[in-house]
Amino acid sequence: MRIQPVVAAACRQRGAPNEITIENKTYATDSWTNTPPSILAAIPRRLHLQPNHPLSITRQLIESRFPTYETHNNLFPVVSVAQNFDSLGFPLDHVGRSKTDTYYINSSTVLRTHTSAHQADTFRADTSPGYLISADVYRRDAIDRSHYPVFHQMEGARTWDRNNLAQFSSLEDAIWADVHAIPKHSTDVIQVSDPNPTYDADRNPLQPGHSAAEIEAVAAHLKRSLEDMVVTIFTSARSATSASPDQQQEPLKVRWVEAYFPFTSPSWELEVFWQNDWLEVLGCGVVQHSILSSAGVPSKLGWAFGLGLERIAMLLYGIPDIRLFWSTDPRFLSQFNENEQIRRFTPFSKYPACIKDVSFWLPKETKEVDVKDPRSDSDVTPAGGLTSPSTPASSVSATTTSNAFHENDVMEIAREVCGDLIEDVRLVDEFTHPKTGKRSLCYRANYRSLERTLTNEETNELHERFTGLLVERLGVELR
Ligand code: FA5
Ligand code: MG
Repeated sequence: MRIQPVVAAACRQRGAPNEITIENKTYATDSWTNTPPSILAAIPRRLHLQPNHPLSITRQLIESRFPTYETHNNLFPVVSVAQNFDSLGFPLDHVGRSKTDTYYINSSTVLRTHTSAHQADTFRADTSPGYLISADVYRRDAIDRSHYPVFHQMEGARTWDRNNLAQFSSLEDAIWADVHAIPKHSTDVIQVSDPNPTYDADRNPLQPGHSAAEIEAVAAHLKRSLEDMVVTIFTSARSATSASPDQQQEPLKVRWVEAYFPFTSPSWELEVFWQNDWLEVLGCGVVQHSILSSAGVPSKLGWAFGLGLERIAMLLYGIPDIRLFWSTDPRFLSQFNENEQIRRFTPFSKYPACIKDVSFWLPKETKEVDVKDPRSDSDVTPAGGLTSPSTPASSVSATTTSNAFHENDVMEIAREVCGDLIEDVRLVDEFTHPKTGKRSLCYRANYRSLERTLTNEETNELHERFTGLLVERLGVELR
């Protein structure tokens, strides 16, 4: 669903502090600062490193398939705009750079929106031909069971050096030798659909300076490495799921689809068929040569990928709600043990939901901008995702209009007021008055705790504070 352009409203927060301190580092704030204390509070958690946490176990399971790769699991989440965007070739008008999508500490500093923010520095340090980076990433986004403003990614990359081919006479021969060393899986285990050519001059081009033979070899190494990783994960997931582990299982189905990222070409996404649907697990591609040459390693060529650890852990364990990863409830944490076989998560209880709607008129006089689809990652994604190189004009205005109404501002206020006591916020109705032209939106908030039953008074109070702040910050008029 993509809703019509809506009218803009002012949304500046008042009373912001002059500086923000994050783990002993202090940053001056400015008109770009939009990171609330609730998000800053997540920084010290480092769930991907917490012993026996499902995200940490998932990370280690993936790392085990890349034994020679150097791991970097402690990189600080505050990065420069240059690291997060410029170094990766994001155009200046890319929607990912906007305040509605990204948490700014100040105009030149952000909470990383993806682990790719560390690509250029890691290539520059040049300490290993392969590396894996796991880290917390931050995005202003929808509220539902698979979206949380903080999640975790793993970045992987592998490069080869034209000036260091060992006994091989060409780069592609050197790469193919590495491809042959990757474990092979029979079609009884995994069925791979990869209908498109490796590159396409219009849709998914080769970079200048890369030969077809080289890129065939790099793409094969990338795809076989990731297929091997996915086999490991999903074989564990299925042995955790199935009642009888010996029963005959269908082969795992995966498919490669063409994609676009500013920092790779050609690019792909890997989707896995899971519980009757295709699920996007990762994005990847051949690293843009400009990144390697700016990083001082112009003789290198290689691939990179970025995957969502929550998404994989939810499949692996059957975890139904992304908020659970943040739970400190022993009924959650005690179910995971890194020294034991993966077992399916048993929900400890489902507490009742309390659903409340809020309808409001948008202020009339302001300018029209686009509202992001709250349900899908596939249209515009802050880290580059599937956004096409030609950004639509409406999104450009969203990135440059400081007082635009954006759905992510509604989500942010809901998070600020409710923390983890809100499960889902979705647009359920929109309406334009035929005479006045005023636009009305209706959002449905689903209040539910993962740990206890909320009282009526509690949800009423949360909903009142939520709607009150919508009026105060966004200038809307309740209906
Ligand atoms: C990126 O973040 C790119 N940096 C990935 C990449 C790296 C491409 C290196 C090429 C080379 P994207 O925004 O699609 O792309 O996110 C990558 C993965 O993170 C997704 O496939 C998904 O598994 C996960 N992900 C993205 N958004 C969310 C979200 N809101 N919640 C949970 N997982 C998410
Ligand atoms: Mg994506």
